[in-house]
Amino acid sequence: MKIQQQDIAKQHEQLQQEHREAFAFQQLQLDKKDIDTDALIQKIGAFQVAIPSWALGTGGTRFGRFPGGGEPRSLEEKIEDVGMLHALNRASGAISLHIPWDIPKDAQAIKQLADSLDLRFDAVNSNTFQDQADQKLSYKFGSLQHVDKSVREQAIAHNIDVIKYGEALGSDAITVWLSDGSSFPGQLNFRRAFQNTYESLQEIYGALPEQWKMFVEYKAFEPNFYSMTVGDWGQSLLYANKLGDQAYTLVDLGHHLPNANIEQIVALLLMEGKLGGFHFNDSKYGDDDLTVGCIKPYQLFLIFNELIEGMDARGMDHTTDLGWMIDASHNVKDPLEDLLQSVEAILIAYAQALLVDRKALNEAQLSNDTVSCQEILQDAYRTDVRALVAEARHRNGGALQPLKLFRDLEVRNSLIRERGSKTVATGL
Ligand code: AOS
Ligand code: ZN
Ligand code: ZN
Ligand code: ZN
Repeated sequence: MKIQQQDIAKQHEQLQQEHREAFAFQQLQLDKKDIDTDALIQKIGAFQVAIPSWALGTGGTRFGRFPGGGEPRSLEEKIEDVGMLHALNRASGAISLHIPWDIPKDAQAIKQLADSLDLRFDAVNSNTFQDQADQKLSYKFGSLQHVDKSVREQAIAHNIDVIKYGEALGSDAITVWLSDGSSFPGQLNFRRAFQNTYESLQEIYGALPEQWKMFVEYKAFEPNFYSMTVGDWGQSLLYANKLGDQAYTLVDLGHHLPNANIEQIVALLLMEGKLGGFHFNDSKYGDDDLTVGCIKPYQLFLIFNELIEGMDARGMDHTTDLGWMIDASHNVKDPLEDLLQSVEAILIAYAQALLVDRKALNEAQLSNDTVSCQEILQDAYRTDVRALVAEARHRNGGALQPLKLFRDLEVRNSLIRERGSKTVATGL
């Protein structure tokens, strides 16, 4: 199944009248505010979000999985799915792989396939939170933190393997997410767990190619429920600082305790030059991994507001200087539709945050005009930027309405015809 340029053009023909009207109105509003619409559209159009290979199948909760059919049966088919998303929205030009779920047997061929779909490989992910069939020692009591040195060595070797796989594909970062921790008080000596983890990370860090980054992802709880050895941004930052310039913190939106001020965390990590990557998703309770923007779109906007402010302050490139990834999946939606919704939500929040009048906000902050501060932020947040995002997509050759086109073309049915109805993709 491939999206053809003529499908996109046909939809454009159908929707262009409506789109033109909405866009003209938008442009008028921006002109009044002296905002350069073309420059804005260029930024929106440049923004790319990596798709996680494990989100292409119908995900699971720990209670059940209900595969929807037509799921990718191989790494090649996963890449084809991401290629299709990218053809539709021109904003999903990267894929984040998970080893061992996605071992590239023939790296050259995999790379060629990705190239042909205009995709690159984002951060590769290691997995020491499950035991694999052919594995000698168990991670039941942790991996990099383990009290037994031989378990730590096995986990280190796996991470170094992952780097090698990534290198062969042109990836330039590894994300280390550890489920290490403890579920009962007294189970762990915290200092020993930290020290073991740190020393293990040092070994992995030592194997990083020169241009590579290491992202240390933190998570407040789950699967361990008493302590996590990389449990919050303080711990992650501690590791990253001790490890060196190539190590960064990765923020996954779902990995905080309820009501955490994630935008403030992001601002401070950026200030320290230690924010490396991002896992987008949304949640109401914990690491729910729901579609981006489905529960707390205002929070997403506030996070982007800090991201832009902080990146601009450091002269960073919005598109390339951080690793932007989605980490979401659930078991009731078509995973591809879900991902289209997530990317759209990200672009909308990004576009809205670009609209914030930073000069006025700064002045209002300096004069303690709290009311104006709120007005300025909400003026941007309450702007309907959908036509702007659609225009950016259109200028890049994407569809005005990707989700609608996905449905109109009955993509899922084609995939079921091609791949069968009883397919289960590897992943969560
Ligand atoms: C786990 O909760 C983390 O979010 C990981 O980033 C990710 O979901 C995992 O690596 C996928 O298996
Ligand atoms: Zn229960
Ligand atoms: Zn994550
Ligand atoms: Zn997670």
